[in-house]
Amino acid sequence: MNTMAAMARNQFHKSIEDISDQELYYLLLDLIKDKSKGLATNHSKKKLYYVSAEFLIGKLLVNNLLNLGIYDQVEEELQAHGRSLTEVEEAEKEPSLGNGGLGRLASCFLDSIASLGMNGDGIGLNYHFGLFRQFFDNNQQTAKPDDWLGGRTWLNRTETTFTVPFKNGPVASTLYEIDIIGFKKGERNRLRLFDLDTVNSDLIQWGTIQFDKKNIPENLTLFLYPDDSDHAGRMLRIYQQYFMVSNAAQLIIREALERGSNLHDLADYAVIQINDTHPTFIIPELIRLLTEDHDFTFEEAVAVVRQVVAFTNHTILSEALEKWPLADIEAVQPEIANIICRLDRQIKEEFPDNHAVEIIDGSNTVHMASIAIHFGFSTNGVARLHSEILVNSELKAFADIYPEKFSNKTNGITFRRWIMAANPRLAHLIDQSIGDQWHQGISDLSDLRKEKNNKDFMNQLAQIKQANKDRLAEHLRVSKRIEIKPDSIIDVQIKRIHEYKRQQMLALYIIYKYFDIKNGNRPQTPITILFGGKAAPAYTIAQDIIHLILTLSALIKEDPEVAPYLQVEFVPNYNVTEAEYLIPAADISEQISLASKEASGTGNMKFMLNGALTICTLDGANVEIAERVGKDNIYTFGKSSDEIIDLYANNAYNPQDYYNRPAIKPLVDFIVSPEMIRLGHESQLRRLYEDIKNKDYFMAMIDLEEYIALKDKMYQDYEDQEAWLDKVLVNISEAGYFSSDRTILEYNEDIWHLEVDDPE
Ligand code: C3B
Repeated sequence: MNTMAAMARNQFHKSIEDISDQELYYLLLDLIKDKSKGLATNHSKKKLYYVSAEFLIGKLLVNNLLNLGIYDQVEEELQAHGRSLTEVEEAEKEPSLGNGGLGRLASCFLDSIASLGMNGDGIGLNYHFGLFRQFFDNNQQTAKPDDWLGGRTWLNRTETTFTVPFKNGPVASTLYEIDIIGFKKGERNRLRLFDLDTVNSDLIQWGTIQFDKKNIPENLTLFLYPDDSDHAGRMLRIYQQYFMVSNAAQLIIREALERGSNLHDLADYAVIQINDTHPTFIIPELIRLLTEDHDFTFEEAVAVVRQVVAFTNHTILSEALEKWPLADIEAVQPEIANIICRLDRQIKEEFPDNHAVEIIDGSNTVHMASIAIHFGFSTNGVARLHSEILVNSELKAFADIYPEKFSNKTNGITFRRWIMAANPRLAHLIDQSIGDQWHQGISDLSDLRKEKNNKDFMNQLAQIKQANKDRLAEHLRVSKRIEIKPDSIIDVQIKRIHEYKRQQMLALYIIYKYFDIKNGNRPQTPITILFGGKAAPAYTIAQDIIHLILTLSALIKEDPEVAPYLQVEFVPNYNVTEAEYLIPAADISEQISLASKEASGTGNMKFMLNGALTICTLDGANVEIAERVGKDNIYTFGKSSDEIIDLYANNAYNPQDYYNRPAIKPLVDFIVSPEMIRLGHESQLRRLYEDIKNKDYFMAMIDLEEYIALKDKMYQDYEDQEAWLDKVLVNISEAGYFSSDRTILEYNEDIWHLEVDDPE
């Protein structure tokens, strides 16, 4: 590693001691990029392409050092010069290429695919300003452009370019790549991100995320999920999706030809996993390319595509199951619209009068999931309950005609990032106990259970949690100007803000607790409730929920009776970096979605692995977590998914029935109390109040009383630290199943069939 000192001299004419953290970061970036260039790329015949609108990759410095196997070496070298990796890491900007669980899952998958030695790349777009950067101002969310591309990044610009034929004229793409380094594999895959050289950031109104949405060549890749509340915004999303998949399809065909395919045998060379419906246009695009450029008949092209494309569904929320007006698709790419019409006619002939499986409905709207299910060979859900709901209700009409296409692949998380990088102390403790086989492959942690009566081990477990709380407190103080008590109970809900995830239910609990403390019931240990998450700027109720929480936070802070015992904070700009501080420090993981609505959740897995206990509904992967840890080691409550599905089907939930209960009415009414209105915005608080009282579409009140009772019990249980830690140990021991290595091995076994080099 003497090269580091030499590099510092060459690049900055200084010694390692004297360069800034930023310079040191650039130096390590160069060093890693250089090492990574020397790694072999996988040349197996068949290759996976994981196409996704988002990749929430997080910072890469530490992960890349770990995966290259040089973390300790570099850390020692830096320490010898009085420097530390932790500080250098602060200089890295987190890429802003993702939004939520779907994007983070894609990134965990890329890490696992590379670390298991499989040949598979991610394909997506290079958004210049990402999703947005979240600020709080006046107890409101404001969204600003996230300029993550300023300075040097992990992106490598390539010479590869394709022409994408929009109706309004062709545009040329540029391909950028980020190396995905397999864990101690000596191999790398890539994340391939397409962009346009013509994109012009001056189009953005200064300091906002507003821009002229009609100037496609100049604005196509400015933002991920541009506001789609107007027609121009929806058109832009179609442009983005088509641009992404046209490039993807051209790249896949080129690489297959290079590896010797004649394209009729494409399925021997490529498998394409489409992440939710956003990349579905790749189906008609492949058909277009094969018929226009490679002399395929339409039927031949369809037959090939049907062997190559697989679809993952990540949600049953209708708003997220995309539908586009045929006329809009036509305006972006008429040939794609034609192909979709032809596919639609084929389906209508094959399944006459089966409207549930139509591609184009009676109002000329195209259902993207229908294309993906009919013309892909596989459809999977992301947790057992979710996959069951797909087959038995949401997608029943499809599962009835293609039972063999449907399967479950319960999500997972990469242990390299979520414990080895994020919680190194805990990782070392586990290593000392059971060795390091869990770092890669089948990550069985169950042997840890043997430590139950080992006082020394259990003490270390407690000390590690405390050290992580101290680290979080320091981080929040320095980078967010938030002061928390590091010895309080850390209770965390971090995820996108959405009514179905029910942040508003936790807000109602906070109101309950505020009253309770004012009534003299003081918690033994102070409680810190931390929220994190962004809300889509056009999603009004989500904005109102953020406003409610921030207003409550302010109210409690200024109340001397309550503030010593309860603190509520909303951590701004929640992202992977914040998660890496929050999760290892958490005592309590909030997974309180309305049953049936959360497809899986992956935060739930990260918390359990890091030794938090979960309070949850039996939704998504919580069901599988509960099954593994047993009912004594998790706190479950609420109506079951069957009950909720019935309530929706019969339109039988009446919010007034719950609102009028004596335990609930005062909590909801408090939202518009004089105390709250003094600190918040009356119209906004009132809008949320009316919504909860009269609509409550995601039933925040239905489980509220049970939730309140269970949370109080949980806080009470925390006081018996010995019993609490026993539960923590069970949770960590049972987390092995939720490694994304396991998930990826299942995808490969059932769907992809890639060669895996020397299974260890
Ligand atoms: C999310 C779901 O909401 C989560 O339950 C799930 O764990 C992840 O996907 C990963 O499968 N999701 C998302 O982040 N964005 C969507 N558009 C749809 C689902």
